[in-house]
Amino acid sequence: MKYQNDIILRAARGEQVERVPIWLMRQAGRVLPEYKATRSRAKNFVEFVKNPDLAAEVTIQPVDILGVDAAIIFSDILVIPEAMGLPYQMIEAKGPWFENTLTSKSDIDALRIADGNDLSYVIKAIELSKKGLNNRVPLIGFAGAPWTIFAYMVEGSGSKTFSQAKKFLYQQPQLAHEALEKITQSTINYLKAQVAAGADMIQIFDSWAGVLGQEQYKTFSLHYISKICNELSPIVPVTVFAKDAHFALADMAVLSCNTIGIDWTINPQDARIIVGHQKTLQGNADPCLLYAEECVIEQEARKMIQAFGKQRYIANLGHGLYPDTEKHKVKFFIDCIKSL
Ligand code: 1CP
Repeated sequence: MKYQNDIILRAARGEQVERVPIWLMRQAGRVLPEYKATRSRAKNFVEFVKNPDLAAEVTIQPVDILGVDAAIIFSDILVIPEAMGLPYQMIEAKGPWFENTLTSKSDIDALRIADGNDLSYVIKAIELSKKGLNNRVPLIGFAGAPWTIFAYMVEGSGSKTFSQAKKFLYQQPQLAHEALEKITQSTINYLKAQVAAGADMIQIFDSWAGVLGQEQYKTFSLHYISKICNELSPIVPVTVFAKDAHFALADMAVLSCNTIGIDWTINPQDARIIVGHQKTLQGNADPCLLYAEECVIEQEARKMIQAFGKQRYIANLGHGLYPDTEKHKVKFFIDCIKSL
């Protein structure tokens, strides 16, 4: 066996596991004092992400400190817009901000199709993380889904509704498809470079799936996610996590991916019926559960495992950890899952 612990890869491939594997979205960051200490050594978030030594350090921290079954490379989904020609800043307590956004055909024509060379700092961070992990657990690579990336590139910042991005879909659908195609090609190049550098599995984050209706979601998001799955799943296990996309589960069930991530609004048994038995499910605890007393956390962890079952399942939250979660509660939740 290549890894001391490869339970997450076995669960993703649908092989037998002796216990449920667990990792947490946003485990690399936010809740660990150790993360904050490393972060303070960089000038700002973008510089932090671009520093492979620091990025590798915080990638490994949750494996050492929390005991998760996989590391996820510390980076951000917004490195793709930057590599394509739209740089971003991360404004403290506010979130991402783009000086230039996509509005017209000339903006989209000017976008470059990125590849691994444009993101050599992430590739380097993956190589360093693999060295530091020393085959203890697998490393997860990731990228945003094309729709979510497009949404930030049009909107220029976070948004509750992403109404500017949706306006673009209604007013200039052909142009939106041209942009989505360029983002998709860049993402495929980028993810293949992550795998070549050592990423053992890949997750696609469609954080803003839930602002689209079912038909638009198929046309403007799943169509492109499917292209990424077709290129990547022959080489590594692929997970698709689409936040608030319960309406799309049946369509996601036919993607060529191994795992589907679900949020806490979806009932595990319903998800299993819709998705069938050919895929692994991942999720879906409410991140707010980790504010509860330990006895409640334990009870809910138990219920979650009973509902999903032990096989073809990877325990996780239904979205990223919130920054004010206490580290000992996070550790307690992970230990509960591992002991059940
Ligand atoms: O101060 C800080 O440390 C900033 C917080 C932070 C962190 C820790 C941001 C800003 N990004 C990250 C790292 C990050 N981002 C990871 C690291 C690996 C991990 O531990 O999971 C990952 C996977 C992401 C992915 C990401 N970035 C997503 C998809 C997942 C999700 O949460 O839905 C999204 C939407 C982003 C954009 C982003 N980056 C950061 C913020 C605050 C946001 C969201 C902005 C918004 O509300 O629109």
